[in-house]
Amino acid sequence: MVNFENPVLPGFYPDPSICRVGDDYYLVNSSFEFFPGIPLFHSRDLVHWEQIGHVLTRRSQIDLEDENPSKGIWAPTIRENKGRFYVSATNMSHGGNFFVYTDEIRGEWSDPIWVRQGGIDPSLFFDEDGKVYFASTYDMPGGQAIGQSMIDIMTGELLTDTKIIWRGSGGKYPEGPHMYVKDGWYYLLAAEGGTEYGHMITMARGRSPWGPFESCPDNPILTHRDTMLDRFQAIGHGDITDTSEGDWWIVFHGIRTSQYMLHHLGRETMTAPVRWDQGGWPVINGGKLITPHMRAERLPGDGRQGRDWRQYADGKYTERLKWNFIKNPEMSDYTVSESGRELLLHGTDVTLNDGKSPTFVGRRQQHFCMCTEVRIKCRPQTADAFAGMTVYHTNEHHYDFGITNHGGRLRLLLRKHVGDMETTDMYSLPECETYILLRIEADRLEYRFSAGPDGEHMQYFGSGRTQLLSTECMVMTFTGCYIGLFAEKGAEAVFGEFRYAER
Ligand code: 6LW
Repeated sequence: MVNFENPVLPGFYPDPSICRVGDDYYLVNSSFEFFPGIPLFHSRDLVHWEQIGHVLTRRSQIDLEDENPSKGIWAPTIRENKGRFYVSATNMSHGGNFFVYTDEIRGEWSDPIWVRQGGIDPSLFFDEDGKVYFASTYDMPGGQAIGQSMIDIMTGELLTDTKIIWRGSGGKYPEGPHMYVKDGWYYLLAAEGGTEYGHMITMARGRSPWGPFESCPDNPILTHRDTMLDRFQAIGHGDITDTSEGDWWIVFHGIRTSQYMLHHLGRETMTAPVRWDQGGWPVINGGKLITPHMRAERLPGDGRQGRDWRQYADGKYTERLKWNFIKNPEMSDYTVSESGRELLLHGTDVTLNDGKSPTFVGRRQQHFCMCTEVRIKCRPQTADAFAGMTVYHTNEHHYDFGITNHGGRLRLLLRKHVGDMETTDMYSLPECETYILLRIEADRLEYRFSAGPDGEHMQYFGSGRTQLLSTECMVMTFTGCYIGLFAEKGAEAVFGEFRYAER
């Protein structure tokens, strides 16, 4: 037996989809209004994932102009066929369903090929006879089902009408469809119940890709909707894979609540072993709940890579993959020094509140208890110019800590923006030569903001509740908190060493 930990990708990594090529596994997640779009990961044991890129890296692939928070890119599916990788997804406000492809998984992906099928959560299925199916949600009056068409994979053209193939097992919002063929059955996996606390994973099967599909007698095959709130919640939206050893695994997402019915880290990617019972239906994790500490017969490959968080926290700006921008960034506002050790941000008139593309670059908060800090050199000359570090969930929910110009004086500012309320607390700058160190420490309930000339002489300036940056306090988000560096209103800021570490 081996032990492993969930979530395997902590922080905002929802709607995971997985595919296998030989001994290599690839995984993608939704990215919503953040750029570049669709983070892409590689693993050999399903437990340790290394980000190897993003799928959508060019404006021609991804337009996020004026997208509201949690719109943008939804629910990708990754598949491989004859050496070519495909990712299908939905761009919520700019074109709907599409897929892109690449023959080089670590290279660039194609421009989108649009598929004229409504709904969300598009998934490609390559049947053994060469036919290609495109499934998604299907909107019906007063409800939702899973719809499917056959498409031309070269052009995206529909070769058939979109037909309803399954109405789900009875839960609301059947979505996230994925088709697999095994032992003469076509298995259709879906999510139901909505992505909140009633979320679940269900399955059906039929003898043809068009069905009819019979619902698994044990549906939902995975849910935590009836578990106590200290367990993982909102478990759903999965995708399964076999291994080269002949085992089966599922990836899915779930949340960790910080306190009663609140979460702020987003929906996180988790995994569990799958076996098939005598009747040919999947049993996930031996029918047991999903827990932080998991056991399995074995992991694919040698399964011996150690979990090493340093790769997530080495603080080099040149190590770019985990950093994101908001919507359509203007790249000339971001300059990396030649040594790669300094980042210069140019603040425009767009602020973090505006719902556009502020000068912001951030990485996900992946742990309740973390400490993050950055050195900043900034002498804003114009009124309201402001630059520093932010805990950012949406343009309406963020805590910002940094240096501003107030009435011609340099001040330290802690600004908390929550819904239509904003507090601004101004303080004298700590004495320092050039750089000021900004630090944010977090636990489950609170962020604490401090600053000083160096790590030894830090002064505490204030705190903010995690509660007010939680998804449930907003008009529902599908994302999670980022730790970001930002500049606004003409501020020119030089950021030195950045650190992020679990505490
Ligand atoms: C996604 C849907 C869902 O399209 O949430 O949890 C939506 N599942 O399948 C956005 O992530």
